[in-house]
Amino acid sequence: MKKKDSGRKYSGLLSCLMILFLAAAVFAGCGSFQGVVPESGVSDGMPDEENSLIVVGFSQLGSESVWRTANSESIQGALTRENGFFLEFNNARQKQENQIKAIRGFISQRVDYIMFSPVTESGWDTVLREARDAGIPVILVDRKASLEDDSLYTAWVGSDMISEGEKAGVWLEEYLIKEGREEEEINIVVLQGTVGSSAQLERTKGFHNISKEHSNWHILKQEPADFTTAKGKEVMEMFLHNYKDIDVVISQNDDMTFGALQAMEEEGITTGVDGDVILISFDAVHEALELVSQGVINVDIECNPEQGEYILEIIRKLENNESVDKENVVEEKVFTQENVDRYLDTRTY
Ligand code: GZL
Repeated sequence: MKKKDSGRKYSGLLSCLMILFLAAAVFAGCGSFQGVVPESGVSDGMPDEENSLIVVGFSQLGSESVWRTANSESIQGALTRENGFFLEFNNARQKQENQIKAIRGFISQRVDYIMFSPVTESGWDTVLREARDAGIPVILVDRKASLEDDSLYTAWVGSDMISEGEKAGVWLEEYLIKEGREEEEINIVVLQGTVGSSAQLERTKGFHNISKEHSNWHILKQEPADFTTAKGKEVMEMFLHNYKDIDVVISQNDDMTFGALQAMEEEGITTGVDGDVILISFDAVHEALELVSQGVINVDIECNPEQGEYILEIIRKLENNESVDKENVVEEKVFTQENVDRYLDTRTY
């Protein structure tokens, strides 16, 4: 008991001496600390560890899909304070003007890095020149920007979406052969993602690289449905109203697929392994993979949103003045009823 009392008295005396010393130092003009030193002994200005954080401004294009949410969570989970980052996250709600405004805000705050996922490929040169003039490196996430000068960004992390489109076409080739339908006239409709986004442009191009080899494949219509479930339902309803003999529905993300399924179910149209319509989807989020397992979606082409660790490694290299790859492509699979159950329980999104 005595030891504790003497201890308490000892720490009180020490605090008094510290305050007297600091007061003397300030009056003598020797002290340079900011503000009054509280009992904890740390200045109430920005403690050193705060100043050492790497500040990253991130303009995420929106929250339109399950995939986008997983992408945001992956990045927020990697660029943490524990890992030495202060992440300023901005949701642009799928509007380019909001992204440009956010990037200009990051520039005026003089962040250490700017990251963004371009909602569409064009219209970024001016604001990225402003970032370069401010000496702030730019990292593109997920989608690409079409730029006059590629030096306007330091690195890009994302998917090879042309390959994703080609995977869908190759799968359809193989499936039709397996079903003995390779000579049949095949009518196809496509629910496209946001017009002008690299996901929409490249998945479309990739599938066309395969479909152009098949004169019996007829793409009746490709219609944007903005990667959302609501728009996917609306566009599928239009397809069903205008075309009475659809053999294949290609949906450029799972959220639009969910909407298309609602529209087809309302018309009594079945899809998948034993269905009226072959259904091809992209992203491979958990809810969609369950539908692959049930045979409702024939194939789901993965688009991997787990990009946070890739970005963390790139920034750490840049901080150490190490060179980084300009293009950083994430790993991806193709899921069908034959392989999906092996992965379902291990998926993180
Ligand atoms: C693809 C990504 C797309 C997803 C959609 O890399 O940009 O945007 O496929 C998301 O789910 O909306």
